[in-house]
Amino acid sequence: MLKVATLKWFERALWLAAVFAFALAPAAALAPVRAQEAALPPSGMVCTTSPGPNPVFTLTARTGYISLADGNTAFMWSFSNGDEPFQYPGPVLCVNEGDNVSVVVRNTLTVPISLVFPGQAGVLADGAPVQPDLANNSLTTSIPAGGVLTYSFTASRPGTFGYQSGTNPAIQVNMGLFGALVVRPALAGGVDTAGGTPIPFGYAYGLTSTVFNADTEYLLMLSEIDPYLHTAVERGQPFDLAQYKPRYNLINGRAFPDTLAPNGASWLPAQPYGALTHIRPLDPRTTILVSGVPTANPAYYPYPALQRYLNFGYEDVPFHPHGNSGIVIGRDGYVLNDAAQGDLSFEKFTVPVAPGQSWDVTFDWRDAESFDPVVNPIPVEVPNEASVQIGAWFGSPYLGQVDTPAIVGITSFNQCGEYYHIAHSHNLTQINGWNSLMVGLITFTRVDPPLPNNCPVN
Ligand SMILES: [Cu+2]
Repeated sequence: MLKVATLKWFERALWLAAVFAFALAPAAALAPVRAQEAALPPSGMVCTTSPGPNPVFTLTARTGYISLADGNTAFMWSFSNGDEPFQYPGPVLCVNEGDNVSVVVRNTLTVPISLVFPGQAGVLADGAPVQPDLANNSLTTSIPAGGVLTYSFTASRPGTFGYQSGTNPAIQVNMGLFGALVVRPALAGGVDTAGGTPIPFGYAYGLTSTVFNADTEYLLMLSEIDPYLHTAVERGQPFDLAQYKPRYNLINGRAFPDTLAPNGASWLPAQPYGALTHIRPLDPRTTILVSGVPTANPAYYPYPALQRYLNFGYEDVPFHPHGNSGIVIGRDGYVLNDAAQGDLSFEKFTVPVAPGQSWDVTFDWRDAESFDPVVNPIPVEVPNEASVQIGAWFGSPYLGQVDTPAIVGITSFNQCGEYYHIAHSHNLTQINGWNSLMVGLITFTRVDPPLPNNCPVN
């Protein structure tokens, strides 16, 4: 919760600088909307689904290239959905608790590959229990070049999981053979109309304490690229893993500022998943007084966002969203709630996502002190212009106020008086891309003013 009045002066200055400014201009994010991105919601987790209770997915291992935000490109291996073109990372498979899941893997690469499903028990390969394949350095039953194999399992418990190559994983996972598996609980969500505006909600696990706003569900897949490894694979040359050094750190296959671009952005044809969290202030009041009359509260917004973190790299990622701490409600597909010990969820300032881990974190933003430029002004002087870095989303320090003191030569892309908070890795080497500053593991949280507002509907 943001409490400006209690901050020291330099923290206030930093906070104001953040509200006024903190941003590089992602020119790409400002391009017009095209057909491809119109098909997906601009932000939020994009699920690939198949009808239950026996969903069948087809993942096709392909080669392709992705764009990195310093202007470089990288040769990749990744999974696409069926016959669709190359994408990175692989599709986000969303299933329901109890589903019998089949994943048909088609290998168009020139080497054997495989898939492991950490957290899933009793995985079968073409109907037989999976077996290690030592001849191919594979943890599980592998698929020869050009081959097809069907893995199947019962998604027995809800949570955030991944799938990834089990064959030469030190190389193949870094090359991009991975994706997310989200298992939804049997506990069904619904639509809350207590405030007049319908609010869809869901549950991360089979407990009502894991409720989240279904319009604000986010997945942050963390990964790394060592471009020397990728070039060696592309050229068919050996690579000494002792020399492995990640030069790029990505969220959902993108580096900042591409992380802010919408899902399905046409200028990132192989990297369809954005990483912007887009919320409104939490407000649990169903009614408010309008001229003394109790009235449905149009700003009613009682549920937090859900952020699902998955780390497919080899480095810890201490990920830190600014603006508020998150509440950790699950880890590695286990809800932090125990029959004997009760609610074990906890508040966390920085989420340390270790390699192979998943973390489920709820996140909200509250206008804790009702700052208003007239009634309740922020008790701090605006810093001297020379002390403020003015970014692309320079705006008023008051949420929802569009008018800002004009500064000659500054154009703001702030749309409706919203706030932008940075969210990034606290391992600052990871926010860079091969020594270029600020083209790494960074995204934003966007906080829109409460309804009714003038923000574009999305
Ligand atoms: Cu920070």
